[in-house]
Amino acid sequence: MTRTAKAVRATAETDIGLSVDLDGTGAYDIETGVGFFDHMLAAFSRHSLVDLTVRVKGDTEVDDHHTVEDTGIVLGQALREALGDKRGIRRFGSVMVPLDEALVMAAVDVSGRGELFWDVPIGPAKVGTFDTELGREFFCGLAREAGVTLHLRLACGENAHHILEATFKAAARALREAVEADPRVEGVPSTKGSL
Ligand SMILES: [Mn+2]
Repeated sequence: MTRTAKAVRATAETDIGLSVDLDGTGAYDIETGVGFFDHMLAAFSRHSLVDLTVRVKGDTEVDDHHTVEDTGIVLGQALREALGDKRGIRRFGSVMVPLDEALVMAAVDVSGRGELFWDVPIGPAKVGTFDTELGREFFCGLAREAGVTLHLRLACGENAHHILEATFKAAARALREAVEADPRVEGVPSTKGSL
């Protein structure tokens, strides 16, 4: 059984094509038109081991908001489709990821109830030309559309580049664990019988 999916979405603001392979090696090919966001998605792929191809034509002449938010939405849709009926997965994943002075906690439950719980106080600042508050927008769309409960929490940190990068890495590493096959699990890991 392959756990792959492709998703496309076109609006007046963005045109997105994306593919994922949950059982990949962290190979990526990413062009969103937003340099720092490409850097974050590359880290996400590498540390989730989800192979990721992303092409985005967004209205970056406005700003990066629609490009980042909509990519989160489409990535979430692809992850949900690739997860299928969620048989045999670990379901939960959690991790603490340091990047120099920054330390971020992430916890994932592939619950079927998509919601982000974000406590990464980073404020409206910029990394290069990237608005740091777009981190939350990305993960909000991703969690909602993927149907995963996602907690992201900053324990400490100063540098905005470090904080955001540690957040993407932590989310990736927790997601990797949660969607991985657990050979001891038979069927869907829920007493309800479905997720
Ligand atoms: Mn970096």
